[in-house]
Amino acid sequence: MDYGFLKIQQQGAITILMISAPKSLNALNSTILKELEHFVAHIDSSTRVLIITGDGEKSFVAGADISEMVNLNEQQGCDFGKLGARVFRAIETLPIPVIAAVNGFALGGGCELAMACDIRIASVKAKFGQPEVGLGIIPGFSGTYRLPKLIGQGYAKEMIYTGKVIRSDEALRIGLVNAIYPPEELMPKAIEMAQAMLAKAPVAIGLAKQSIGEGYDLDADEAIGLENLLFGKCFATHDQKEGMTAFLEKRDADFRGE
Ligand code: CO8
Repeated sequence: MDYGFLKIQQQGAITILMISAPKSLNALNSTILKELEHFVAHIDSSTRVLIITGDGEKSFVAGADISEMVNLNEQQGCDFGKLGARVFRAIETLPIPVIAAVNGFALGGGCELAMACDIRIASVKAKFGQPEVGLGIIPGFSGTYRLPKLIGQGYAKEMIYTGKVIRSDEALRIGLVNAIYPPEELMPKAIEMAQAMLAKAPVAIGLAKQSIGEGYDLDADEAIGLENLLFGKCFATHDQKEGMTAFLEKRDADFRGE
């Protein structure tokens, strides 16, 4: 599939996916969402870390495309929300780490996209918000679900009910992002983090992601049971034997991802 709105760059096992709709500050229309859906479903098997960012210096993603939503009826609104939610869930459940490098506005669907990623780092220029109630809608790409999980209900409700837009330092303070950097350092820092992950055992990272992602919504006994199952699976891998043998032999491990 040729992508009209996605720019993809491969750097070894790191893939950088840039959302590119400059005329609308990278707002997500249904074509972009379908391109994203296709990209995620067909992601190159050599990719071990995915970094998502926005094209240009101003915006990560300025939300869902308001011009496409303005005349939707109830059923169409529901369908559009389902499409976005499905795509973001597919990103969230990829078996590899996904880092959002938030380079500018992350509003509405843009904040929701960032939240579907495993880790968010941001430019000091980034701004975050769920301004939907100012448009007469609620966050519809799973923001009412993920924002309270990430930052707690109290502040999530304040952000969603007031539609306030917060700066990157506030996003850092409330734990919405892990770190903030000057704009020119954002992508190098994202790549540095990705490289730290590449040095580790890929299957173990995937299983840790599964344990965190699936365990979070389970009760304690089920979550701990799931972790135990996945922990056991590690011992069926080459990389567990290699990682532990390398430690005991005082050398670097040579992980194979199996
Ligand atoms: N949709 C469509 N076009 C947009 C969007 C958007 N979300 N954001 C910006 N644009 C367009 C502008 O209309 C403008 O177009 P034009 O040049 O043709 O006039 C262009 O991008 C540049 O924008 P501005 O001139 O407004 O740039 P500013 O620097 O003045 O302002 C802002 C930047 C603050 C980001 C401003 O553009 C803005 O407030 N944008 C809207 C942000 C917003 O409300 N986002 C939430 C959208 S709703 C949403 O995401 C819901 C997700 C769930 C959907 C569920 C489906 C049912």
